Amino acid sequence: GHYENPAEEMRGEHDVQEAVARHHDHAVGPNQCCSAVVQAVAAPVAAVWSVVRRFDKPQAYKHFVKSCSVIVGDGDVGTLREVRVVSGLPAATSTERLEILDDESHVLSFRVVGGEHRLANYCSVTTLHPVVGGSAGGGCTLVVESYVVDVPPGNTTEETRVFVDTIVKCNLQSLARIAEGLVR
Ligand code: A9S
Repeated sequence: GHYENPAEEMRGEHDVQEAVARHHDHAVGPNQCCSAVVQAVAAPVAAVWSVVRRFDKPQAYKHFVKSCSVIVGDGDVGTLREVRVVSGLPAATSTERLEILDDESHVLSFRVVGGEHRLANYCSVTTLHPVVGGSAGGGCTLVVESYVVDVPPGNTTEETRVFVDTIVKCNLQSLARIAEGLVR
């Protein structure tokens, strides 16, 4: 972003660093892989959060999701959803549990607990951070999404990271387009 005042820039970046250290510090096992993707969005945190927080509606921005049904819960922590995946991926369904939903700090985390796919024990954390002095009217947002996942049998850590990073980047680019559309 652009800052009038270097002290403000340092404070803004420090806040993001702190939040990232706090929320994106996954325990990574020996046969697991972890990574993080960052996406800038030209919309305020509230607009981005309104899309991200809907654990019952991932298809609003995740193009690989064909449909989603809530199995148990009302959208709070512990809610289970079953996601059906579009064809063309090495996956059919994924069962996912909401682990963190923090409307104050803008943190969402979910864990994959089952399904027909190769990403066992996938767990991700998504956090939103206001960009101080962002140029879009009403503010800009930095989205940070990190994950940890088992490396599937027959794949390398690097292959797994490239595969998952690609999906997460697609999701966050789509999220940006949708949130930006909400405030235009
Ligand atoms: O849904 C997410 O936020 C992120 C990922 C990486 C989802 C991956 C996925 O749902 C597929 C897109 C179907 C790909 C799972 C759990 C397994 C896949 O193989």
